[in-house]
Amino acid sequence: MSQEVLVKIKESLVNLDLDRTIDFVKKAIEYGVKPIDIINVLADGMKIVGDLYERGVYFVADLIIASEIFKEIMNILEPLIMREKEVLKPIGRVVIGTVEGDIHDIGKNLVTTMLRANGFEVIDLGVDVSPQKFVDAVKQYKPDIVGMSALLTSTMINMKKVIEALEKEGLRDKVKVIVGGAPLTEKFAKEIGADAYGENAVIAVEICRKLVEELRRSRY
Ligand code: B12
Repeated sequence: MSQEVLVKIKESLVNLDLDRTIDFVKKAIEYGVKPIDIINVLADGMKIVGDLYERGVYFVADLIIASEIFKEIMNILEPLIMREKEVLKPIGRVVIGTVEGDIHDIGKNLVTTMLRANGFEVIDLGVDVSPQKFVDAVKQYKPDIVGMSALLTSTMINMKKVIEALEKEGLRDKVKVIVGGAPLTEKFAKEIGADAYGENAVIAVEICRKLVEELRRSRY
């Protein structure tokens, strides 16, 4: 039953039907489906929407509708995710943003939610964030980790500019850098000098835990 409702959620999102998506999400919650499983099918649905756009079936306006639906559903799921975890002392501090030239933020927001739900303090710089803004935020907030997101092949390279800016300011050794976004790979992350690549929001949490441990070990 819950498998069936997950398929319906994906279909409704791909069909850009907000009301039906909300109805099926509410049903899934009633059936006891975990929020993360709902998020995963929504993410699969977004990929299909992207493919339809690439094939000329959908237009930018359709991408906007799909992202609005995703955000509406996150408004429903976020309180459930946060309720699952009782957090006392932050595990670590993360400054996160979508790099310059890029306004995709659904994935970044998801990573932010999952990190917060798992005890991280996250400062979200938003979208289209310049290297200077990342540098200023590192100076101001002294985070353990800098997280960067990019969804466009044309903006991925701006992650390298942020890392170079951190190096120039003598800040690179003080933070760990994690990058993510659909067009990225582990290889790309290594090439630009990041410490880690996170394929999705769940993996990102595990990696950030390890990065904070590494950082603490190197500090003492
Ligand atoms: C929704 C969407 C939009 C929305 C974005 C709304 C928003 N607020 O984010 C709008 C309509 C604004 C948009 C605009 C554009 N888009 Co768009 N968009 C998409 C779409 C369909 C879905 C992206 C998404 O939200 N996925 C769901 C989330 C959950 O997945 P995710 O972002 O990958 O994030 C996960 C992981 O990657 C990872 N992750 C992400 N960030 C981070 C960060 C860290 C630190 C870590 C560890 C992990 C991590 O974890 C996340 C959760 O698991 C994609 C298709 C696709 N296949 O990606 C196209 C896509 C990215 N867009 C594309 C294009 C071309 C554009 C436009 C140029 C279109 C245009 N002509 O105007 C503009 C660019 C605007 C700009 N300057 O940024 C292309 C990019 C092609 C390319 N090679 O670069 C894609 C791939 C569509 C396609 N198949 O052609 N888009």
